[in-house]
Amino acid sequence: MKYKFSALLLCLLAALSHAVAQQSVMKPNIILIYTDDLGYGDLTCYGTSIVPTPNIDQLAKNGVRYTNAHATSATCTPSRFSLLTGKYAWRKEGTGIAPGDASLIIPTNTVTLPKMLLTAGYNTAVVGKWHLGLGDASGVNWNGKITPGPLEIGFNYSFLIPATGDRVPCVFVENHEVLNLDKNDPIAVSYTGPVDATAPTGKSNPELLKMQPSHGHDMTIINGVSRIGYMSGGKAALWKDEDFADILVNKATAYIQSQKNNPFFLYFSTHDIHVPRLPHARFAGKSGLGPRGDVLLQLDWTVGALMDVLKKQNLLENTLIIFTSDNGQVIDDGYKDDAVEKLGNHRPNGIFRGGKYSAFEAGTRVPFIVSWLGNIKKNQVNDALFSQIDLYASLAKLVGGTIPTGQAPDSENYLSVLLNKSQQSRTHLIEQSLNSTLSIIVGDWKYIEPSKGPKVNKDTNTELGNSTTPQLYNLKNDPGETNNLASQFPDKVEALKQLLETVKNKSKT
Ligand code: NG6
Ligand code: CA
Repeated sequence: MKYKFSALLLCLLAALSHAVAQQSVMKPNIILIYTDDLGYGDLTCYGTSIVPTPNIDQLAKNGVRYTNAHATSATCTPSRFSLLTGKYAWRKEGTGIAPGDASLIIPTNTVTLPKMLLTAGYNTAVVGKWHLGLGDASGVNWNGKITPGPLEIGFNYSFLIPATGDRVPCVFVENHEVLNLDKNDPIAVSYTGPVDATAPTGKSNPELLKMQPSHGHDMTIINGVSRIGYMSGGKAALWKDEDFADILVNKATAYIQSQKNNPFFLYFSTHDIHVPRLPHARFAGKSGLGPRGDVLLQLDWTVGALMDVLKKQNLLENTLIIFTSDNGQVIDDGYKDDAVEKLGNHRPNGIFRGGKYSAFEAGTRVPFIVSWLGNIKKNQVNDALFSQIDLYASLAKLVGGTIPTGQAPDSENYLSVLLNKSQQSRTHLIEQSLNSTLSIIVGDWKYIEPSKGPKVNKDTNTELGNSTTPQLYNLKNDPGETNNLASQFPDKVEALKQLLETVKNKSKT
């Protein structure tokens, strides 16, 4: 009798714990708003912006603002690679800033973040900047079926700016095809030399330009702006940069409407505030800071427009929204757009040193905001050390997704931080600069490995944080990384160096 009773009790307990486990798996819609080159101090809710960003601030008011969250890299392609694969980009060759004709850098057998979500019952889409390459090693056929691409690595729908706004080809790619392509006017693209020797370039005909390049960006002219790379043809398909924000919002809106009855994941990757900064007429001249400030206003409008769509569809309480940036800020990134001259008191770095490309904090420490009405408390600030690489494992935990052995090797589950149930910092976090100098943060300490890379990016006027000797900073006492303590704390340097080596070698085991 006693045995029977205990067995019954055990069964009840098992059933109960199963029910609890089931309950803790939730499948909200997930929208990841991934902005481009947005600095830590570019938003008013982060304290040092003089450009009003009310819609993004509202998102922060509705949820959590993180003060110590990082992209994995100080440039775009590696940050995006890590985000979607859960693997540090520096583990894989060929993941630096991708040219516009790069082939897909994520192998199609990778169980990516969207593929994991697909398997967990989500519909998945990417709308916006891609910059992870398209096509296979034989090259991409812009005039035919463009594959492999997002659809082959886990997205059900894709609408892309294929690389960046400043790289050819200047056309949108929807699923497997260039949008609005006239087959009688085929596209040719080259990154080695002109494809049409008679066509004017930014270099040969600067008088044709509405915005002059400051460095690079002097090749094929599209929409009055010279770009990186050469292209001809595809006239009917060419984009107008000023329409980017509207077009991306429209595509995202259509996608959200089509998926409102089942869980969806939307990777919404804005062009703003990358160069060339060409705001829509609604925003041009409105910030007083020149085009960089104007596209910041446009970015804020974009977020407001997406929120309106969610509200109209009654989805706000069933949607987890994550807002962040692929790398830190840059002022002059290749065009004379008055960003330097009109910066005034705007402090896009906040209190941090460096910027996009840099091993210093402003390279990867970026705005990070999470909101999920009804599920996450409003008006919170979370100071945990958090990496975007952990979105993969954390979201898998949230939705009950499975990560096959060997996949997402660097991603760890910090769902409790993502939902602001804890302030538990990552045990260590790796940052990657433009020239792949790696840094490691543990607690308050940051070690930057020695590097022969240049000290300053002369084009963008960014301190790159490179030094041939080790650097050690205490980020708590010296967030601006002004005081290198390496010679005072050799043991600390050694410990962090060793840990960095261990993490680097992890893939070899
Ligand atoms: C650099 C470009 C810069 C920008 C960057 C990529 C030059 C001189 N500079 O090489 O303008 O396009 O690549 O930016 O060409 S990112 O945000 O996509 O990483
Ligand atoms: Ca970027």
